[in-house]
Amino acid sequence: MPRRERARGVLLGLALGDALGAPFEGRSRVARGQVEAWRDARGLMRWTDDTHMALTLSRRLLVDPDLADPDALGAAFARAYTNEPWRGYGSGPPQVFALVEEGLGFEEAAGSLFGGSGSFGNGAAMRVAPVGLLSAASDPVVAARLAAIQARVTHTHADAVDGATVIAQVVAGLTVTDRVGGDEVQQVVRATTERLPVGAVRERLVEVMNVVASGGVPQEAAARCGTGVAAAASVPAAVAALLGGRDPLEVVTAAIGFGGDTDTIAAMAGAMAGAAWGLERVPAGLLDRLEARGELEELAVALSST
Ligand code: R7I
Ligand code: MG
Ligand code: MG
Repeated sequence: MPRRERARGVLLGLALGDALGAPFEGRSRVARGQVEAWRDARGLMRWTDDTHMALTLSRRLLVDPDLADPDALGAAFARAYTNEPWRGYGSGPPQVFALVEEGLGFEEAAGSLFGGSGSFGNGAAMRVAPVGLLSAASDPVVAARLAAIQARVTHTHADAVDGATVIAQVVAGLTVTDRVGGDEVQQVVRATTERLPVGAVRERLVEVMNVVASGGVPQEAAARCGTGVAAAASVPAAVAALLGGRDPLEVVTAAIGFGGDTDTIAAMAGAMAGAAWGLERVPAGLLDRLEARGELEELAVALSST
């Protein structure tokens, strides 16, 4: 499959997971039939802050692919938030934007949140997938470095940064692979995990891989790591959905079924699954319902030739 098809799969997979998962965010359990009913419905499917921030990051990467100016990225996130504050943002990013208004730098402001630990939320991981589309990101060291730079604009806690590096590296690793079967996905996840520093994200990814390797279902793996808004829970949960599936719609539906932070787990899982398998098996009618589908596709193609 051509690289640009995988790239389209990444951004549309992200937006699809976000939009399909959004109505169920915060529920402890989601029945499969409910997700299928929403999948089969008609009308526009709006996405939330996850895709909103990913779009802003995508546009910034086209003008500054090295993220040499992280504060300019932060300013773009702040502008996007001001324009559309109703997208369901977490409490942290708007606090960062307000502190920057008062004169702090972005990383300084982000580091002052939550008693000075910085946010451990999944906000940096949910938006990072476009980093994985850049040619330079085929080097995992570069993918991780760019993921961390874009993370620290709003999220400085180690778990939030590690979670973002995982999604960027898995997306990048799968986007450059010519043929992807289950083995390649497992290899990319394992190599990514081995590159992580010791910490909660690494620990739970190892647990997810162990559950799946011993024949456990993704749901069981996700239940072990948790499905909340913390990066250390939701990033491994998204990886569990990826490891258990064979096509993006299946992966996204399974991820929403875990409950918890459904839009975000499904957005991260959808981006990784789109990198692995593209969109061939996703019904065109479903993609047509996606808000800003055309722009997402254009950005994906542009990023993959950067
Ligand atoms: O990480 P963030 O951008 O949130 C993303 C989530 C996704 O589910 C989106 O779909 C959207 O719904 O929000 O926003 P943050 O506010 O930085 O982090 C999310 C939440 O995690 C915070 O509002 C806190 O409840 C919690 N949190 C923490 N709690 C205690 N101590 C994050 N960091 C901490 C912490 O250090
Ligand atoms: Mg959201
Ligand atoms: Mg969410």
